[in-house]
Amino acid sequence: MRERLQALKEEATEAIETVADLESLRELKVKYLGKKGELTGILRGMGKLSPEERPVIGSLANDIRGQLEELISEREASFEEKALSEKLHLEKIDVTLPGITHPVGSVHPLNLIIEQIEDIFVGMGFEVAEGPEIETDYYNFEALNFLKDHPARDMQDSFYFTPEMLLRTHTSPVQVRTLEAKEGYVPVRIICPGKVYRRDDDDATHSHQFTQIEGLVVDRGVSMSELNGVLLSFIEKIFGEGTEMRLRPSYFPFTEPSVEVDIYDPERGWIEILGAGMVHPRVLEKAGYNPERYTGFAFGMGVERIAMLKYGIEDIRHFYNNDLRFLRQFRSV
Ligand code: 2U9
Repeated sequence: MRERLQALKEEATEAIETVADLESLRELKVKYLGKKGELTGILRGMGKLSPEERPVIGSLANDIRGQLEELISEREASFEEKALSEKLHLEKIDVTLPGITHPVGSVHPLNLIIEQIEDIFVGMGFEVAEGPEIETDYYNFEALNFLKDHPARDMQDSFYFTPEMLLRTHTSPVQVRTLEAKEGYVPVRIICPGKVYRRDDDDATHSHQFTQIEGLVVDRGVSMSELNGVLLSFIEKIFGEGTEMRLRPSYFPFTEPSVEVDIYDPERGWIEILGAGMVHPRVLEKAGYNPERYTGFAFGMGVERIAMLKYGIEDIRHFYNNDLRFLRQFRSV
């Protein structure tokens, strides 16, 4: 038995010293020292030994177990150390390498101008209101005093889902919804920016989807001269101090009287930039405001048109093509 133990020790020592990796080392540990391992196997035969021999062999077996365990731990430690140093080497970070740069985008010119316009009106006491882009015939037309046979209601001019539902053709429905929500209370001073949709063929000055900002003021004693003052302040802030403005009579179903507003450009003469008017009494009444007691004014503008005039952009499609050469020019505006 002593010889078998010695032979086992030599064989195991040789195997442990020459093993190639941590996994094989763990297999050797099981093979020699495990519960069903070879050392345990030999010790099972101890019952056949004489009582004098038993403690001697037992102690030898324990020594061998201790030595093999120690050898295995040493090898384990050396494999682990090697693995760690390899990992550290592989994961070494070269702090002198250039970093990965994430390109920074810029605010879209339309959003830039929307923000500028919002700031100007917020400065005059307006709040910003938003609403749905899919609207009912009632909010888009009926509440705004468009007669049933008005050409704007034509299927050819708007994007209808059903005879009752369509993509809004202006942001006016947001104003109607705001008036309804305020249940007859004043003052109302809002501007409504947002996307609108019309069945136009796209060209340099038309787009089937564009951006509007409309404004609405309702209170006691609101007058055309207040509309004049608000619009002139706005125009001077967007196009520069001293910009001249003129009002021309016009017609909209939702305002009476209605005007078209021009600014004077030294090179091109008078240019139309927005429409406005005193809110039609029928529109106020339908939204729950007594037109005998309250008056209001409203205005509406195409944001693309304002941006095109301000920055000399000649084709509306530039706003939607996502050409970086165009977009990058507005980084520092
Ligand atoms: C309510 C009452 C009145 C909104 C108004 C205009 C005049 C106007 C056009 C300008 C160019 C639209 O983008 S455009 O095609 N808009 O001229 N819009 S007054 O009047 C309202 C809105 C809501 C309740």
